[in-house]
Amino acid sequence: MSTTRTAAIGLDIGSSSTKAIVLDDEGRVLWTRSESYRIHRSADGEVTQDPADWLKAARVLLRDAAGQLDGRTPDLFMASSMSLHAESCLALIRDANRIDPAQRPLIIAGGPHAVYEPYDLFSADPARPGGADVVVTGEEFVLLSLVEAVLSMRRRGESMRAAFIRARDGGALDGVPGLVYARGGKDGLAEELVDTGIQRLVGDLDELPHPVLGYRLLEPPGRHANLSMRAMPADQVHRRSPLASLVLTFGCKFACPYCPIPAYNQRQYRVKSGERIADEMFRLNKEYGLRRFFGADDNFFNDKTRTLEIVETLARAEFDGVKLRDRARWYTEVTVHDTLQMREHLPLMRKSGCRALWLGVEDLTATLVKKGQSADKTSEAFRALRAAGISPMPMMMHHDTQPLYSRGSNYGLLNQIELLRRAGAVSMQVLMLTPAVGSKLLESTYTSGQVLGSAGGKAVRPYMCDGNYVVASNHARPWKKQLTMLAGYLYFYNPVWLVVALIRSRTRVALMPAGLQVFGMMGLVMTIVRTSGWAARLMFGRITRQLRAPASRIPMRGVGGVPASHDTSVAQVAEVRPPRSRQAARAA
Ligand code: B12
Ligand code: SF4
Repeated sequence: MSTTRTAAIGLDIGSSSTKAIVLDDEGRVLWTRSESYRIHRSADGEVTQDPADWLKAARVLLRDAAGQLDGRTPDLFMASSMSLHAESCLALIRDANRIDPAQRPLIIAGGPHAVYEPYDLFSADPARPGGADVVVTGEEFVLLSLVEAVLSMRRRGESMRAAFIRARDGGALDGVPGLVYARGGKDGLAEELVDTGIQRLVGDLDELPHPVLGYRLLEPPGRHANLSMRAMPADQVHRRSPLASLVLTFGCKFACPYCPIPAYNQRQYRVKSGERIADEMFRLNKEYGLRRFFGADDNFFNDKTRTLEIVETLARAEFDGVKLRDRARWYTEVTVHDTLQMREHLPLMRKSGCRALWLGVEDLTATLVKKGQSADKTSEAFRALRAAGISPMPMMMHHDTQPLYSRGSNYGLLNQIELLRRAGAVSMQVLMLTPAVGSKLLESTYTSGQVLGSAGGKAVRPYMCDGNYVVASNHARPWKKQLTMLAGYLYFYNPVWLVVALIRSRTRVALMPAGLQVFGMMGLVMTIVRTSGWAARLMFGRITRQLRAPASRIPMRGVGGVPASHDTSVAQVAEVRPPRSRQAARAA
């Protein structure tokens, strides 16, 4: 049960320092701290102070006082991000590093960016100090093993960070595969990173913690500098977060060279049981009113037998006399190849509550990637999905050699979009291929000079690696690639097709195509606003290229004399001018 307590902050601005105190409503001292500042003495004996220093000290103390939970700095600070959002994650970690080292929480980073580039969450740069204490390069059981190792060393009244440092220095973390921690550095700078190896995967996903536990701890949205006293009330969850992401399966049998997923999963395919998935959906619906679920699958149809076990269970699941399929709608990601294998079971998928499937069709002509797709097979799979009342949502990849339009073939982007639309595509995504750490193609994409370092003086930043910006291209006019993607979106999402979708709304997928036309047009406007500046820089600016894949700038080693599981070389940026002549452009 949570309780609300009030506290008062007192500030004493003195001549040598400002002192802060936090008192509870009964006058008990919860926390005190001081921040000192300089007294300036001139040669003729004049003594002065800068009022800006008083203000700065007061701001620091007020911020730190607000960061207290019941008079104590929290024991653990955990941050998670995709590579896309790595800059914000690093900013949070640096901020946590500004807390007095004696009181600082143990800083743990995790999530997709940490899995693929753990070294990026530490710092060896004196100009930008502050990194994580430890990075978890795996799933929840790695974190639990870390916490267990630290708690087993913890003395009475000792902070988690102090116990962590003793555990680390005593080698107690070296038996937990899936960690990277810093050694030797001072003041937030790392001298060396120790990599304890690749995580061991949990085979049976039913062993994972139940997702209802996480929903009990959601922070209510707000613009406060500090955390709220209470978690978000259960009845508000479905309004604030209407789509719940659920782990159903992990892994994929394909090995597309640009994709890090098969290696991350150690070539394993793991599933939850149908019973457990049904229970998760039902409890999330009952306790939080959630009705829509997105499967965090890499390829839900990966194994037909195991997929059917899940889907059959979901289709017949019943709790308290209510059928689950009347309460839950769900969506996930699959491949075209496996959709055709599942063709006769698609009505069962619909019966289980599935209403839309995202398919990586990439390039229909299989010029860029071959994973059993072709224009005919894709059309066949899409028609089968539509007939079953499931919306097909294609995801395409644009690349250097694909033109906007091609005569007499399906190679052009618009040709492929037209084909998908005729086959029944309800939404459409087209992204430029970007290099992904952990994929086979990573190294060669860099060494071939394809990866841009900057354009027109603007460096490529992590947030630009979401596929919407052209950041990897050997095309003589990379801006054309940027505009081709926009033209593709405009061809699919426009008022004409909105009207058509409204007229044709009496199909089994009803108003979903019309709704997605509206979202798509809004998204297109936002994408134009966000990417047009970059297109202009590509068109008029000087382009530099990155010739080496991202790697650790801090020396890394494994445990027991083995090499670290992650790269350790240093990235370089070289200037390469793109060919400017028409001839060169045609050659490219
Ligand atoms: C479903 C999914 C989506 C859905 C999300 C739908 C939704 N509402 O949830 C959609 C289709 C929208 C999507 C979009 C994108 N996605 Co996506 N997506 C996935 C997918 C398949 C599942 C994500 C998921 O929920 N996983 C389950 C959760 C539990 O796993 P997790 O977040 O990794 O967390 C675990 C660990 O990392 C760890 N952990 C996480 N945080 C923390 C924190 C601490 C402190 C600790 C100790 C541990 C820890 O514990 C967790 C439990 O095991 C993953 C691949 C995968 N199988 O994970 C890709 C993935 C996350 N996506 C990826 C990418 C690149 C994208 C896009 C950029 C693609 C694009 N170009 O459009 C966009 C970005 C969208 C955005 N702006 O945020 C990449 C990220 C790579 C990276 N290095 O960051 C992944 C990993 C796929 C890949 N290529 O490898 N995605
Ligand atoms: S099919 Fe999808 S998940 Fe599987 S390897 Fe290819 S891109 Fe990755």
